[in-house]
Amino acid sequence: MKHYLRLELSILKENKMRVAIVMGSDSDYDVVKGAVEVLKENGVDVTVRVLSAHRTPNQTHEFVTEMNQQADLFIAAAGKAAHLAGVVASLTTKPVIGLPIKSSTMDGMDSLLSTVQMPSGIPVATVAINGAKNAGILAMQILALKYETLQDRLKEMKIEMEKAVLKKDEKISKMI
Ligand code: C2R
Repeated sequence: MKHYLRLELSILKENKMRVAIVMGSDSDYDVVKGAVEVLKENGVDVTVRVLSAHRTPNQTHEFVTEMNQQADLFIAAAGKAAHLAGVVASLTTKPVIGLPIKSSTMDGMDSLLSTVQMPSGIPVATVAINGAKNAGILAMQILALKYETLQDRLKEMKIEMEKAVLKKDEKISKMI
């Protein structure tokens, strides 16, 4: 059975899978869309908002409170002094994936460190700088603990990746 058919059947049986995605600025979206795409392609609903812990603290608080009822987990993306993921994590007991955005003169190291270096007790599962696809895949892996059919899709993705690498291997071997 094709994965999308299995996903549809699972969605009928189980609650809808939803990830709440928040980014500090619309300028982050070019990167963030990598996570949005991988999730939507695999039948996961996303709610995407531009909100900032610095610029819109009240609305960020409201959004997390609302999404606590509706989403299984959060992805928070921000650049520069990236406090957004940490603030989201302070307001929820759901998993928070931090996506540091390379948006500064410091090659994204500032975003990475301010997202990953959380104080003990408030974890943020941080992916690489601009690692949007991995943020989406990690979100799927967390969701797969609850929505079993996503596990099949994740296995298929690994097989697809293996095939793609072996094809490249064959191509390069033939060239040399
Ligand atoms: P602008 O392009 O709007 O000036 O934003 C955003 O995520 C963006 O990468 C520049 C950068 O500022 C970041 N930003 C944060 C936060 N809010 C916005 N790091 C926050 O709350 O952490």
